[in-house]
Amino acid sequence: MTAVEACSCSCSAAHPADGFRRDWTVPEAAALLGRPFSDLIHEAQTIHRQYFDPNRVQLSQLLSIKTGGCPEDCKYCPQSARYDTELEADKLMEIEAVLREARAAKENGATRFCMGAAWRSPKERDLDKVCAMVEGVKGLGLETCVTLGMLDAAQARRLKAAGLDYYNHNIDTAPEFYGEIISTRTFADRLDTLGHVRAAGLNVCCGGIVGMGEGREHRAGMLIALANMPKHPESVPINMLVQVEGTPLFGEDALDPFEFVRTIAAARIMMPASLVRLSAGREAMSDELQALCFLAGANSIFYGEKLLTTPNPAEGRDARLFARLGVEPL
Ligand code: SAM
Ligand code: DTB
Ligand code: SF4
Repeated sequence: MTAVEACSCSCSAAHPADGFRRDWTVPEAAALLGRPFSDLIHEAQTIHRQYFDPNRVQLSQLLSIKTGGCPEDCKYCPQSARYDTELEADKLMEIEAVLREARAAKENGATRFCMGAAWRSPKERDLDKVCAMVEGVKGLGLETCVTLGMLDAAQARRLKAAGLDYYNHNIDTAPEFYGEIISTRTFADRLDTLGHVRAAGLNVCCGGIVGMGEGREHRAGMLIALANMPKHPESVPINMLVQVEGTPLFGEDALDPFEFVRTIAAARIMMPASLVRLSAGREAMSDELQALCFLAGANSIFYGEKLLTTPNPAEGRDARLFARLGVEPL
């Protein structure tokens, strides 16, 4: 899409060079989220079809390469050392063990392998090992993604040089709600890391979590923080909070599932050409709810029976769902 083409959404604002607007306001995004459900889904699906085959969904597989014992205080996270979640902390995995998991993921049909570490930021010695993992996984013909916490500019460049394709670093929620969820790093810290990732030439995977007790205006705030970035993240994971006993957010009121679908639809409309990932929370979702998410423009999932530390639908359940919906892996 070029600057001279009409906007892909129903706005009337001016557009930068790639044709996508980056001047969303919270009231506009909140109004989008609050549109009559059928209108919202219709617009999202219409835009989805301009950029993607609606019957294809990309499969990413996660692996926790360093589990638990994290010094940060993210209230949703079972891996924080501050909460008693009965999760056993583990040290950084050996390279060969990671490659075994990556080979299995490829055989299962995943095209992207995402390695996550429960760090505030990586130490240099650990980064040497992660770079070797990236090279190895890339060598298997998989796309590579890592999520290691905050990075400085040199660390982002090292990962790029190792062959990394994507860096995942979520903003998690709206800047206005952020302080309710995390105190040990700021929203601005996250944007700094995302800037280093972009400057190194890496693709950005950045999204957030809903169902943390936020209001619709906060979901709007999260989406505009993503859609108003200088360049849209190539991947946008939308996670439904997985409530883990022992974390401060355990027992939070469940979000209306339609509100989750609305968030996916608004993400699709606001970031038309990005992969929108129906991320954490699928294990607790019905097949019908997931189908609604695909209809709303989600075209990526985490595949495989485990996310980082919590369960995800088994491959067989996803295969049956795809067959029933006529969906094929991207
Ligand atoms: N430690 C690194 C960091 O926080 O940047 C990387 C790993 S961290 C587990 C990656 C992301 O997983 C978080 O930013 C958050 O969005 C998501 N996440 C963690 N726990 C979650 C939960 N219980 N439910 C939904 N999403 C979760
Ligand atoms: C993302 O947005 N979601 C993934 C991935 N990026 C790293 C993590 C979900 C974690 C869910 C809780 C767990 O399994 O520990
Ligand atoms: Fe640590 Fe990441 Fe969990 Fe926060 S989300 S506690 S930084 S592992």
